[in-house]
Amino acid sequence: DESVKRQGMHDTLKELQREQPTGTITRRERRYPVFQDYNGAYEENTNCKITLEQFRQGHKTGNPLIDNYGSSGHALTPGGFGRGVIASQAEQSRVEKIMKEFQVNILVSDVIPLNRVVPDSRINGCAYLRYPDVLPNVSIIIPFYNEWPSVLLRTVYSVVNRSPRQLLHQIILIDDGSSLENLKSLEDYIDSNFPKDLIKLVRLPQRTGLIAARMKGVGVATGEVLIFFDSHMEVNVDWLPPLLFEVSKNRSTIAMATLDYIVADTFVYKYNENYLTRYGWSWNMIFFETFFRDDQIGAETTDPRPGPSMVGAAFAIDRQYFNHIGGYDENMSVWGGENLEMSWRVWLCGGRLMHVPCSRIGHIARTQPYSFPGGRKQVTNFNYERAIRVWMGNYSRFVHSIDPEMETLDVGDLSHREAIKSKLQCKDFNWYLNNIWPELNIYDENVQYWGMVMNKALGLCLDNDNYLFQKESPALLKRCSNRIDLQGFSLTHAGHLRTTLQCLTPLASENEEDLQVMLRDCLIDKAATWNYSEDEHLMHTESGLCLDIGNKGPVVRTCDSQSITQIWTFIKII
Ligand code: UD2
Ligand code: MN
Repeated sequence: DESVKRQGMHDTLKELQREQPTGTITRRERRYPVFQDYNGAYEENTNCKITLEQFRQGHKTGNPLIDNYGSSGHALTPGGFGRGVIASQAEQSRVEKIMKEFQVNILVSDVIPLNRVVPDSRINGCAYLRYPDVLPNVSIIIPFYNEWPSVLLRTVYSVVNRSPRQLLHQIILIDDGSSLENLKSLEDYIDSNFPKDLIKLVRLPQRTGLIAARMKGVGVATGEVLIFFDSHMEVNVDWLPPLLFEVSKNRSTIAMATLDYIVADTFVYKYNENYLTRYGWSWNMIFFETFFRDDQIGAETTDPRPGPSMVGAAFAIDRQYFNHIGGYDENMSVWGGENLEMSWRVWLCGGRLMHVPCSRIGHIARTQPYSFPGGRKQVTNFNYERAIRVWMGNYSRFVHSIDPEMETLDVGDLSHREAIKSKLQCKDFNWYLNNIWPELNIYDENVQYWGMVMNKALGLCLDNDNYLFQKESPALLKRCSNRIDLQGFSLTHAGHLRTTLQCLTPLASENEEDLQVMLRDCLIDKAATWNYSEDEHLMHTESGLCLDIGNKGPVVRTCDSQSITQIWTFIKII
């Protein structure tokens, strides 16, 4: 098994040598193969108290500023070309401890070169696009709190190595009051390893949270465009020009990179080759990935596409425009919510939010390894509520119905944020819901009926099983809970029976006679239509069958006006 793997590696190496640029293949057109996890132990350097001096000696392979694609030795280095490193059996218990403390395998990080190469994750077509040489330059702002040095520095190296020098104005590192001992010599490391003035390190005396820390970064930034990063990312091939180009075309655009995944315990660099996603959110303030609607995809798959909301990092925004639309709400604490607030604000105040398929950045997805003063839910609810009160208007009724505690939270003074809204004459939230995120159900607008849908025979209600995503899932029957996000359904004027994001649609199932009733995305899939009669039957108009109860849940069957199991009542929630 081991020798098969090694043989595989040798083959790959040969393959790579064959791929070296020649007169006919330009560098941009090279595509690195995707590697399997590298199953080597990392005996070489497992001291978790590794110092920056040790880094310098052990990990500086080649000159990162000259060698854009890493030195040729990388194919055999741990983690080279985005491969992962898997701990040996002997190391397992140590790794578990480390993961508990850091949520990231710093042992693995420490043996992977700081300037490793990652596979080109871009979709077909990106490699052939050319961007103007003259683009606005950028300040990259990276707040960090107790980030492990090799993780932080790999972020920095990847940016330096893979960004055109004339576009990279500066990298601003904001230490948000870290206590980690081995971050103390970061200044020295930066001084002796990077060009003077390229990297600015600001140390905050106390932890202020990532939102305030970013704003400190903005305060010292002098580039034309700002890009915010997390401190554990690795950029992909040619990631920067596509973002800057999108901003340069329209200065009120937020240009979002497409995120890849660096797995926290092996550092394998993973990505979706076959599809792109955007980000949605629902009334219970859950944020998720979802697919694009057909009408949002441009003529080319590589074309930027609009999105209803953003993740918090890896986006570019014109610095003047950032300030013009009110920066961030600095009173938000620690983590969370600033991404939604900015998404709403930019759309409502005349800007736009675009996904840029050809700019890709890997991010280590991990649980937050740090504390949230007062608790995570308190912190995020506070932040959300500040955004909700300023932007959502009456639509906050849905959020507050789901989490009543939010409504009475003391979120402090909002006058500064309100002032932005009136100064920029921003639109009402209704516009955002109807035009930018129509997937999200407005339960009580333009509908015939809405509420919980209770079955008369069982006294149970239709339930979406907290199901938010695209692929089909069966509708369920559960104890009525008054939870809008789980059991709110609207019968629209178009006849769709909608829950938060899906529509009820009967589908033939393989081994059952009944047509099972599924939930499917309303705007991406074709939604079924229903007719609600005076005798409280819900008839599927296409088949003429009525909503009923089957063995496993709701089904449709031949309508029977006598059948009590076919009687459904809309019950008011709010
Ligand atoms: C996601 C976003 C992040 C931010 C957050 C919500 C991505 C890839 N990540 O977070 O950018 O929008 O959602 O707020 O889109 N940090 C500090 N001080 C703190 C806490 C964190 O400086 O008190 C730093 C931290 O070291 C990291 C960055 O802020 O570099 C983001 O934190 P995270 O990585 O824990 O958050 P993540 O990825 O869950
Ligand atoms: Mn992060």
